[in-house]
Amino acid sequence: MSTIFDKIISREIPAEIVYEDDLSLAFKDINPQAPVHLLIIPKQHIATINDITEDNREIVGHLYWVAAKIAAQYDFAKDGYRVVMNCNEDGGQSVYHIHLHLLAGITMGWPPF
Ligand code: IU
Repeated sequence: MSTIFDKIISREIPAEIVYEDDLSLAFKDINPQAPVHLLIIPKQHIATINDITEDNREIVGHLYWVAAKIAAQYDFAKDGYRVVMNCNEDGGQSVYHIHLHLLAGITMGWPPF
């Protein structure tokens, strides 16, 4: 099932893209919850964490690798940052195409609810 993120990947909808490679795309969240709020998504459609399989599981590691790669390039992450992936309604997921939130630029609390 297609989502708005597929339209961002295909450039049908604009986004502030900060990183792209063959497997993934990273762009600024339109409704930032921290001074820096990026989304890192696979180009392959995977709806939720529950749809990660033996065949596509490597993409998730790739997304974390991209998060670290982006963080290493920017001053905003020097004191730390948070990477989170929400799953389904109770997990706070609203777009059903897996994505890592990369949040930075503020001291965060825990728990996150
Ligand atoms: P969630 O984990 O599925 O709730 O996160 C979806 C995020 O996608 C949320 O932070 C939105 O602000 C963000 N987003 C976006 O950046 N651009 C869009 O066109 C839409 C949602 I729709």
